[in-house]
Amino acid sequence: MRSRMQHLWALAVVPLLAAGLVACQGGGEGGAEKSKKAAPSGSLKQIMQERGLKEADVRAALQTYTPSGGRDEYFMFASGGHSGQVIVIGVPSMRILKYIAVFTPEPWQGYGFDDQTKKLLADGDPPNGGKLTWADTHHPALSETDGDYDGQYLFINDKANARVAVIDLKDFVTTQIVRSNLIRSDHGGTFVTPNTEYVVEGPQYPAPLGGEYADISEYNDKYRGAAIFWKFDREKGRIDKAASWAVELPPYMQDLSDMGKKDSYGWAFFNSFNTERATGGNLEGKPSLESGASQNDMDYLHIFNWKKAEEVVKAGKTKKIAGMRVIPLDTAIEEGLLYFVGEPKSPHGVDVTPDGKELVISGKLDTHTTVYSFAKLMKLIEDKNFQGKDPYGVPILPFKESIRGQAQIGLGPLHTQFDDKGFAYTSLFIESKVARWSLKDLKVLDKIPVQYNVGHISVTGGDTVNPGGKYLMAMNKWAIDRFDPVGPLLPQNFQLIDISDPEQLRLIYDLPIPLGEPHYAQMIPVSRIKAINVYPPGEDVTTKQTSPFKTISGQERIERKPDGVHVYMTEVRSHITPDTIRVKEGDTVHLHIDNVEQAHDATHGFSIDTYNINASLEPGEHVDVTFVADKPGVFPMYCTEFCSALHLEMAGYLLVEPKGASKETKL
Ligand code: K7E
Ligand code: CUA
Repeated sequence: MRSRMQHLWALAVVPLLAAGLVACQGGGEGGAEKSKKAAPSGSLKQIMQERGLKEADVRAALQTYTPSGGRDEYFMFASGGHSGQVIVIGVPSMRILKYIAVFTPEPWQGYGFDDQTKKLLADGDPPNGGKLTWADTHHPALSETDGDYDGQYLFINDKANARVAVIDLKDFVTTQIVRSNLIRSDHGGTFVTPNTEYVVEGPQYPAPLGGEYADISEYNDKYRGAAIFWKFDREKGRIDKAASWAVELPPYMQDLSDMGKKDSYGWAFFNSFNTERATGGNLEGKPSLESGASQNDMDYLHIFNWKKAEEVVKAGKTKKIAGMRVIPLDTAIEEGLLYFVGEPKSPHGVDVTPDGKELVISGKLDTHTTVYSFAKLMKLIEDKNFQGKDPYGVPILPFKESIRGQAQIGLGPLHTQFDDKGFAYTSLFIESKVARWSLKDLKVLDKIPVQYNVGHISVTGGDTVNPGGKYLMAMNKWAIDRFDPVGPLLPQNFQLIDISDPEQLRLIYDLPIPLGEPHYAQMIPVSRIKAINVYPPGEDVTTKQTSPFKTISGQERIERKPDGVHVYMTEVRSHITPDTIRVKEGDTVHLHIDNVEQAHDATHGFSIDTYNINASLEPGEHVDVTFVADKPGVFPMYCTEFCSALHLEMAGYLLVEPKGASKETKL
C-alpha cells in the first residue's frame, strides 16, 4: 500500500513539479490570467490553480482519495456520541461506511422497531420503568487476543445510563445490551483485558450503589463508585451477567481507565478527580462542584489487581447489590487489591504503553504528562512503602518514587496514543495541537495544530501491544471556521494525520461528523475483520439463532391462535406473501417475516402506516413484529427498499375490519 502510494505520488506530482507547477502559487485574478497559457484547460495544473491548491494539498489528496470501487486499509469505529450509535469510517478515504445502531432506535435498520431489537433495547432500560431513547456513547473497545485486536467483537459504553453493548463484527450488528443498575453513570469503559476475559465498565459520578436514596449531605458515607468487570463469553459472543462482578470504590469521580498488558497483565488502572469529594450546592451558599473539585494538587490513580480479585470473588467475599456480586471496599483493601498513587492537576486520560511497562497520565490543568513505572509501583506495593492512607483506608504510594519522569508537553494535555516507532502522541485540548514526543527521553519532537480543541486521538492499533505507524485521527470538538456555516450547532471535526514520516506530521483530511460528540475511536486493519455477506435462512440476527418462526417460500400462511393472529410471511423480489392480511379490530397480530433471498445486498423493508411498523430484512434475516390492530381501516403495506424494477409493486394490504362489521372474516 505504501509503495503504491509513493508510486502514485511520483507518477502524479513529479511531472507537476517538473512543469514548475508547485512554484505557481500566485493568487489573484492576474496570476491566474498570466498562467493560463501554461495550464491547458482541464489539466491538473489548471485545477490546482482554480481551486487554490498547494503541493501539500495535492499530496494529501493522493494519500486519501480512493477511486470508485477502491478499498480502505483501515476501519475506524468511532463512537456516535449522543446518537447512541457507532460510526464506521474507512481510512484513509474517510468515507462513512455504516452507522451501527446500538443504544437508540434507528429506523433504516429497523432497530428498535421489530420484536427482536425492542427486547434487546429493553434489556438496557431502567428497572423501574421508562424507555431510554438516547445515549452518551464514549469509548469503543475492540476484542483482543494476547493484547492485540482479533476483529471479532466491538464494545461500547453509554456514559449517561451506565450501559454496555456488544457488537458482533461478523455482521456489524448489536447483539446485547447490559446494565447493572449498580452505578448511575460510567466513563472508565469500555476497556477490555488482554484476552477479553472482561469488558470493564468504570464509573463516573458517585451515588448510592444500587439506586438507593441518600441526601447529598451523606455523600462521604453513602455515595460510592464501583467498577464492573463484565465476564465475556467468547464462545457465545455474549456477556455472562451471572459470572460478572464489581468492586466498590470511594466516592471520588473515577474517570478513564486502561488495562495492564504484558508486564502489567492482571492489573487495571482507573483515573479519578474530585478526591476533594466536593458536592456543589452553589445555590445553597457553597462553592460550585467545579471549584470544589479543583482544590487538590493531586487526585488518585486507582491501581487494581483484577486477577487477584477473581480469587476473592470465587471465595465468596462479596455482597450482592442490585443482583451483582460486589467486593466491598474494606475487603478490597484487606485483600491487597486496591492502591492509590497521586496524579497531578485534574487528570483525564491514563494510557498503558504497548509493552505494558509504563503508564502515561496527563492532567488537564498541568502542562506535563507523567510517565509511571509499573515495576516501581509493584516494588512499592511489595515493600508496603506507603505515604499514608485515604479517608477510606486505601494505601497511597509515594508519587516521586512511582514515576520515571515527566514530559513538558503543552496546555491541556488529555489523551495519549503510541505508535510502532517509540513515539507517543498526546492531545492538547487548550492548545489545539497534537504533540509527538519520544517515550525514551520524554522530549517533544513535533506539534501539529488541529482545528480545534482536540479530545481523544486514535492511532491504528493504538490501544494494543502492537500499534501501527501510519495514521492518527484527531477527534476535535470545535469546528468554528472549518466548514460552510450551518447555524449555531456545528459538526465535530475528525482530522486524519499522517504519522508515517518520523520527521514531520501532516494533516491530510477533515471529516465533519454531524451526529453527536464522538469522544473515542478504534482503528483496525480491514483485513482483520471477516464480515459475512448474507445470513443463513431464518436467522434472528440479535441471537444468531434460527428463528422458531422461520418461514420458507411455499409455506406462507395465516393462523388464528389463542394468542392472536400469526402471519407467516416471506419477502422476495418483488412480492410480499401473503399480500392480503385480514384481521379484526382488537386482534393481536404476530407478523413472522423472512427475507428468503440469498443474494448479496438484496435487502427488503416492510412497513405499515399508522401502526409505526417498520422493518429491515437483510438477505436471510427473520424478524417478528407484534402489534394490536386497534385501529380499523385499510392500511397499505409495502417494501421500503428500492430492491428491484418492480419495487413499487412490492406491496399489499392489511385490512382491519371494524368490530361487529360482519359475522365471518375470511382468513
Ligand atoms: Cu471525551 Cu474519553 Cu469520555 Cu476525553 S472522554 S475527550
Ligand atoms: Cu423489496 Cu422493494
